[in-house]
Amino acid sequence: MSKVSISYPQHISELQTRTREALQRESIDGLIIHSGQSKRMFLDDNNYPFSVNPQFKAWLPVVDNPNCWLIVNGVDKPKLIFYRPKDFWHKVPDEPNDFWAEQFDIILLTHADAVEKHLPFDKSKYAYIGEYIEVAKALGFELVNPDRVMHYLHYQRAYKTDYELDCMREANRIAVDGHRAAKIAFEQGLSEFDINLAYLCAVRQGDNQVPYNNIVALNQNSSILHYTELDTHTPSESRSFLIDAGAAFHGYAADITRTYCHQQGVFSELIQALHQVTLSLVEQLKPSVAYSQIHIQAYQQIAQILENFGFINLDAQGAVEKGIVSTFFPHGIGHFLGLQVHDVAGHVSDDRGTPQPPPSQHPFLRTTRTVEAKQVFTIEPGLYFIDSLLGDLKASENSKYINWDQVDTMRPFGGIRIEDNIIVHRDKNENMTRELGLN
Ligand SMILES: [Mn+2]
Repeated sequence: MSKVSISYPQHISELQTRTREALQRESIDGLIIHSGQSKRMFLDDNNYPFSVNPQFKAWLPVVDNPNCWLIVNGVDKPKLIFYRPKDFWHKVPDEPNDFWAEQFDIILLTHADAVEKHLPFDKSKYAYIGEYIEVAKALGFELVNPDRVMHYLHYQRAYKTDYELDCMREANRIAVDGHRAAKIAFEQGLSEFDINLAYLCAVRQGDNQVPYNNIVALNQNSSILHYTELDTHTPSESRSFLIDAGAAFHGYAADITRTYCHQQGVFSELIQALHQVTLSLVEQLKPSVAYSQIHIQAYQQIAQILENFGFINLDAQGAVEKGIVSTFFPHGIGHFLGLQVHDVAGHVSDDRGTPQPPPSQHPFLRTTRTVEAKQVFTIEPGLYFIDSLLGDLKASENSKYINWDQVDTMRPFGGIRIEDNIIVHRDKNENMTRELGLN
């Protein structure tokens, strides 16, 4: 038996408990969770890649089957309406017989439209959870993604079950294989396009199966935070390489970033310095710490690097006070990780959805929650030489604090980000990425 099959029954029992609690609060009888539908492209007969409702894949590792439904009330055995059409054009999913199947009473559905007869007749006490509001209305649901239910379920998703942690370790293991292959492809001088192919080949996942668009950036392109082009040309000189790429396992994501360069020098020393920032911040991630404090720590450590490497002519504290750091580190220090790569409920203070927005000086911080055991985060400090932001800095009165000659020598290298995936336990952190030997 695989590890996840052992931890799975307890996962279902935890979801049952959460469902019971959500239903009691709202005085409703059950949730009807829709996996989704295929979406046709405009004036075309092709579909967009299917993306399953995260609230559906929270229950079972079925991520590729539209027109499925779950009926749950937290007490009875969950009911799964599993779509299995007669179709000679497409691959029809096998009848469920995997480790998860015994946790459900399963009904096979041959016609998507025929689902109605399997749903409760009186829907006034059931909430539809899914994307297709018009479908829900046509079926007679009045409660559609009720706010308070969603807030509760989202908030609880921050606490991972052992099954989920097993899945995330496996997603990390797969992604690390890809990162190793990509590093070799960079060392061989391949193009971004070919490096990405090497990555995908190693993880055995296609572009639409990995949890987000890979960022595979050579040279200056690594200063573009969400660079998702894949240049097919081999650059005449490949100096630096940033790869932000994940992998999926049973619907759970890994999200790992590494940066490499060919030659010893200032840039390679900067990469090493950023590794130290990541490791030091991971050390500080522990229960009862405010995640925003980790971000503020990152600011200070990056300011120290700016001082140590002579990019600025004032001290680190001064760079923080004058807001100079955000030119070089313009994003948040990380986020929740789970069923979604940027997992939900980072900006609330409780399970009723009370907003807890990021501080105004740090608008891109994706979670402001207090760190607790069983949560999974990324830690991803960066340091970039971004022409547009450097231009703004040069035009500001802070320009005089910058050693522009030193900064300019780094522009051809783009930028650096080092991102690890961390499970917080009560008594220790588990850096899934490093424990797999990816340094
Ligand atoms: Mn990330």
